Amino acid sequence: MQSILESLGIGAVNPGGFGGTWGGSGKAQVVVSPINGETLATVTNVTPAEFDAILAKSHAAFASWKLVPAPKRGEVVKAIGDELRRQKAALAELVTLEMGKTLREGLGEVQEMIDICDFAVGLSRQLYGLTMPSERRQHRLQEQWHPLGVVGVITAFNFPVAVWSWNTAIALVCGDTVLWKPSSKTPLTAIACTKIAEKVLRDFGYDPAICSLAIGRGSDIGDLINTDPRVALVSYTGSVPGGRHVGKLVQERFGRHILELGGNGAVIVSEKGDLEIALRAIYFGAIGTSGQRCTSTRRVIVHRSLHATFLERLEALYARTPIGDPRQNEILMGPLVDQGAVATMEAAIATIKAQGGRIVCGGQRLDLPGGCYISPCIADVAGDLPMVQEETFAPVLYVQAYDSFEEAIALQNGVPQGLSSAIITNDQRESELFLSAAGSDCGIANVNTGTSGAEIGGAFGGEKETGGGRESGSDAWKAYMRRQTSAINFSGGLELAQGITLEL
Ligand code: UN1
Repeated sequence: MQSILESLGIGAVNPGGFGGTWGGSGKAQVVVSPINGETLATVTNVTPAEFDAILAKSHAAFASWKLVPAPKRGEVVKAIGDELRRQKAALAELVTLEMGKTLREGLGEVQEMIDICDFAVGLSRQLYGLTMPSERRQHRLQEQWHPLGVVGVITAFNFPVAVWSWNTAIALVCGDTVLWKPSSKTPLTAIACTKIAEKVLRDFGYDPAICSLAIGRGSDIGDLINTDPRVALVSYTGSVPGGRHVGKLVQERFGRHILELGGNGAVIVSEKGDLEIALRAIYFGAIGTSGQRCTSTRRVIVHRSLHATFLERLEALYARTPIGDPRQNEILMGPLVDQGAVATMEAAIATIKAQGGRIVCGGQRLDLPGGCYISPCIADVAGDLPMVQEETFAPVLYVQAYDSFEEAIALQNGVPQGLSSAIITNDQRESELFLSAAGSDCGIANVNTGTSGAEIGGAFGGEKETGGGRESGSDAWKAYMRRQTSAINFSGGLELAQGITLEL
């Protein structure tokens, strides 16, 4: 463990602020691993005054970074990707140590970082603007995309490095600087990533404050990001109440925001689908990352004719789930992030029972060091069970039966969140309906694969209480730039638009 921390530049005590230099004289926080309760390291938070200085550096760095040609900015992102390739194993292990996901998922998370760097390098030569015909003679209309400013990136514990990279790789090629406030539960991975970016920026001779860091509580450092007009865009990943708060503060000052909030992923299992695919996709979607992805599968809407068989088969899979130290290869489910998360899951199960749901299995604490292990739970429930409307960030899976396809779609859409959804069917009419305007209302709608594991090439985000933001691939980059529309007159005279005449 020590050698991994050292190889990533993590010491016994680590300052939690970076704006070209490292510092942080605020409250000290001891970081423990949910794997076994062992101490990993100490981090000192930044004070509000230190935050102000970091933001000033990030803002100043923008003035020169925005002038670097985009393909040259892409070279920096390429080098960050190369460094991530070199450090992949160590960084993945630190992710596992700090938040408890299995090592194979930690490796997948770092791969996602590498992939978005590759995507962004290509993008650095493709920040296309449009030209359009002008209604006026000898005029041209065009759009250009310009760098926006400082991007405040506020991330959650569950993808402690990938979400930063989705935002940072794109923001950097767009000519923005990044100021990152990670979850207080995962400060070490944030320090490790910032050190990687720092090294690359220094090697190129650029201002390292282009990738800044401010570790502290959401209620102080987060709100300083939300309220400061020097932060042009706030990209927030977190809970629905958190996003409601961020959205209000940022909107109040007419800043921009990308909100990526709660999910309540459902899989519809049609009687015309492949049950083996359904079981594998749902099992991984529900227990992967111990049910702590925003794309986790939380609901199964299964055709009544398959309901009993499906439940029996899934329960058998759950019963033999290898739970334990997530660094071991045979383990499929590690701990939850902390003891509070275990208590939340237990409280949810009690509420499900009180509301009339039947607990099929799970919810038992495991007597392992650290106290963060609990068996994954399946609850067989009626369509209108109130708890189904809520996202419990833990491995609790609701199974509901449906009779008609329309009813399945109505159940799928009948929750406040709108991130991820899937259907398992071999009936083309059903899958096309599911993907049509009459189908899933989510930002992600998959066919014959699960709700999680979105690829970086697509835009990532969702509707309704998920917040509406999009990050990562496709044309999500447009949110990180400002659009400028120009009319250019080469006629030698002045013709007004909309046919207005001017006699002088
Ligand atoms: C998240 O849970 O916040 O689609 C992100 C997935 C991952 C990202 C999840 N690629 O499951």
